[in-house]
Amino acid sequence: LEKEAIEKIEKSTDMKELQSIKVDYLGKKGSLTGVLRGMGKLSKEERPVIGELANRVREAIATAIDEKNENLEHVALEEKLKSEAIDVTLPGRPVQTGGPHLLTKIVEEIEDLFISMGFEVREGPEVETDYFNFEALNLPKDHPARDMQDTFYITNELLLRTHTSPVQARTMQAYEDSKSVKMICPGKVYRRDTDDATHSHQFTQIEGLYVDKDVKMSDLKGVLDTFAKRLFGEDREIRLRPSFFPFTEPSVEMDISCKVCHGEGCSVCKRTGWIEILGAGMVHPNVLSMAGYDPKVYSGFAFGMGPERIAMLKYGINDIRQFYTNDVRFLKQFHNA
Ligand code: FA5
Repeated sequence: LEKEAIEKIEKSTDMKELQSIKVDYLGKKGSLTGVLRGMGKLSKEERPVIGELANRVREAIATAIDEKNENLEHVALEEKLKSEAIDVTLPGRPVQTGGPHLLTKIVEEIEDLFISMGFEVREGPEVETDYFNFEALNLPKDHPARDMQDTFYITNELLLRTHTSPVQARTMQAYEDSKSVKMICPGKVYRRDTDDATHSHQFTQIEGLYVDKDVKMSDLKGVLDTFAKRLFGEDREIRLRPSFFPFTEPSVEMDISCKVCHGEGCSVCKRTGWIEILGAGMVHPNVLSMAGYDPKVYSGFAFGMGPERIAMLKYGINDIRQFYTNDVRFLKQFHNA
């Protein structure tokens, strides 16, 4: 019995088989248990001899099973380790990394540039009141110039801001004690414009405002010239053209020089060699006094630019919709820009 069992144990190749051998010999109905059960029928002299023998066989089988079990576990572990082995010399799988959106980058670049000239960065709400978006900017109700910016109204008094200019009035109010303001404000704005290559119903603006005693038009020109040269290169020139905004007087639009371009693909840089990038002017006296600043003592300049159009000019992008469709092939080109 012992020999037969040990042979089977040695031949077994998996845990399940080993378990069934254990049941066959040592289980309740197993062969060895049968022998022990039959002991009662033996004579007094035979009993201790057979008993001892049976116990020894039982032990031998149990030990053999334990040893085999350990052995099988070891083999299984070895196999598992082998199959899970990592080849550290294989090249790694490339990891897809994201990066800041081109628009985020250009806004941050412009922010840094103005911070270096002493401006602080402020924010304002996208859902704005009619008062801050229009009235505080010298645009009373029914003023015809309200039509310059077609507005998404939420209620009679609430709207999606059409420009970042309401932050001018908000900031001036916040600084009514010191009355010295030098800030820029980037943010999203909304207009009921029909989307095309250069217009989007939602776009970005960066507002600028400098109010203090003795701020002059030449200060505006100096700041804008520095901005244009740092962003686009020293060889660029700026040109201020008379314009109209109800909240500035005088008002100007700023063009930046670009290579004259003819024929197809000239949508970004106009054929004249100049392209408009922002509106600006001296803060209107009405705007100053509505914010609690005496226009006889304080003066200031303000400007508002569209960073999408600036990025289009800088990187030769000919459709503003590229910023919003989020085609990764487009966005990736600017990861290292
Ligand atoms: C304004 O919004 C004035 N608030 C700017 C301003 C501020 C003037 C402070 C004076 C003082 P305008 O509507 O021109 O002005 O817009 C300013 C810039 O926003 C434009 O030069 C252009 O770059 C950008 N822009 C205007 N409409 C759109 C549009 N639909 N899609 C993309 N960019 C636009």
